[in-house]
Amino acid sequence: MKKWVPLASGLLAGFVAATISFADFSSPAKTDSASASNKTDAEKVYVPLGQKDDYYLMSSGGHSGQLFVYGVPSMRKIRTIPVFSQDSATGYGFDEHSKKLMGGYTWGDLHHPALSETNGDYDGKWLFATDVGNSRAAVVDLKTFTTKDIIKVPNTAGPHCAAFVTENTEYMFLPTRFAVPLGQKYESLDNYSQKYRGVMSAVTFDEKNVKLNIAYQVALPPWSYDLSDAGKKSSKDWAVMTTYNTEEATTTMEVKASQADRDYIVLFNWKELEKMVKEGKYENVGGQKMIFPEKQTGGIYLVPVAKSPHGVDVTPDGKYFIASGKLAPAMTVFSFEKAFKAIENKEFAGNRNGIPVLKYESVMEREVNPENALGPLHTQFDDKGMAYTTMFISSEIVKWDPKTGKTLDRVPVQYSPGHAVSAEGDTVSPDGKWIIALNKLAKDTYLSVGPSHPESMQLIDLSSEKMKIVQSVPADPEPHYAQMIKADKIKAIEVYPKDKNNKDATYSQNDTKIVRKGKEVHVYGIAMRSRFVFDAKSKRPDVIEVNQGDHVFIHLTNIDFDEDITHGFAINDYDLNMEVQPGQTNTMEFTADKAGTFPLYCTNFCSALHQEMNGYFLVKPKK
Ligand code: CUK
Ligand code: CUA
Repeated sequence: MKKWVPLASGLLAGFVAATISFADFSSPAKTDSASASNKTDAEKVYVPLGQKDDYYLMSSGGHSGQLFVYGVPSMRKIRTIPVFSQDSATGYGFDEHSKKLMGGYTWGDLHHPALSETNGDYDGKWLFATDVGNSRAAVVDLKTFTTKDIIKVPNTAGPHCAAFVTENTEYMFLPTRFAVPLGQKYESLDNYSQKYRGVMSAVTFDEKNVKLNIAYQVALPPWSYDLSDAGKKSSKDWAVMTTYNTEEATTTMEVKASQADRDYIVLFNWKELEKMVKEGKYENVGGQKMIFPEKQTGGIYLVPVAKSPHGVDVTPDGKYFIASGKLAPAMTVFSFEKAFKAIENKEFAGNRNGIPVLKYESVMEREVNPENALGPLHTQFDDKGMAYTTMFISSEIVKWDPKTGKTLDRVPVQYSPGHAVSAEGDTVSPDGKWIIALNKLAKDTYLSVGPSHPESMQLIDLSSEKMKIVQSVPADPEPHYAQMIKADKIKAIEVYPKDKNNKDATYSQNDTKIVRKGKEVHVYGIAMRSRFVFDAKSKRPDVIEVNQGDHVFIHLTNIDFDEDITHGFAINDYDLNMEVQPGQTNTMEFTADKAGTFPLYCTNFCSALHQEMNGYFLVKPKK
């Protein structure tokens, strides 16, 4: 229904709605200064028909397992990319390729998207994401906005903070949120401190073969690892991760994991770890190269930080990392340079689990404590190096100067922001211009839809000294983090090119065929406006007939090499649907266990004769 309905009603309704809200904002009847500035706000976010947004916003879909793509400044949602969860709209998780990618799981919890980087800037090629729900990592191709590879990460239970990539996408690091025994074997919680580990994985991306690989893992202490960031410029060989539950509590975490005054930031040098692996300084654990930091020392240090920190962000110049303690009112600015000196001079305050602890005073640059600000979580940056930190409890964004600690501005948001994302705000060269508060609660902001309300995203204009909210949109769960990239960096293709090496592909009607090998039936068919052809030589080329119990493969190629002409393929009552985008070949595999007559049809509105694009799937009963 994609084409027709939006044109006839959806788009029109949307357009009318946009016009009405625009008219409301700019109503000439209101002449007070508030409405005048509202008009400016509306104009700032209004992208007229025919024009396009300046930025793509790649937003985490949380426990929907998906990734949402928005345009900025319009805040219009453009696309849902299924990554870790099934999606019947695109057939993701139904066709063979994506079913295999999903590895037998049906859902995921996608927290942190990470765009690939070259020299510390987004290059617009790939997007990585991790799944806290079922411990996986994925890569999305930004030429097609589709998921290309997913790997399962062993010895890890919930790679939360990741992915964050190093300056040239050499690695993304995936620390675990929950400590588990190696191999995730059964082990009594009484042995937690001895047997459980908080494993971090170093994942590489093989761009040529579009494959994610685990290069090595590190068996860190059994703590929970939270947000993390890679160094930049002078700190580019380093990365930082926050920890909590260094108390190693095994029950009633909300009380016991917050007892100690300090937790740690793990500061590690990935070049050193890489060297250890090259020199064979690891143990083989279930096929993984595992570094045990208490045995192979060097490269990993702990920095004490206010208890239960959540976010840690590296400044664009790579000189500082800023930690935010969700239970503390302060942000702490640490200096990489000081940390390097402290390491050189061995300014240690003992060790934890064999990992040296650096002296807090040796690394800390300043503590920043904006008046009455509570629950700092995550920090983003603008083009002038200014920091913007979300305050979860006091529901605001605070703008401040990391070099002086001075608070510059604050804006209330609705409500309880988790992350915020500014334009290219975690690269070496942020754009400024916009920051979006990703709020956990909307409460009374939108029309009520029952007891559970949507989350919200609020667009804040950074073009003047004072921050100003100019747009507020409801969001599906759950905007954990997002990244905002300049639109012209993305080079999406319009059709899939012909692939001569793809044995499942059929590019002409005359080559269509149905091949039987015993109980296996392979259909090599095409979809085009406005018909299916499964066997051109057959009396009814759009009919597939099999015997009950046959194992059926339907290889379908969309031979409309035309912009936006996508076909769908569903078999009524067989619980199957997939999509073939222009030029694409997809395979559906299933056992025809139900005898009967089942209409098959195109699910994606493709032409004026879309409604005629159908046929029959006939299953002869067993005698
Ligand atoms: S976490 Cu900090 S608020 Cu998954 Cu990035 Cu959600
Ligand atoms: Cu509808 Cu093809």
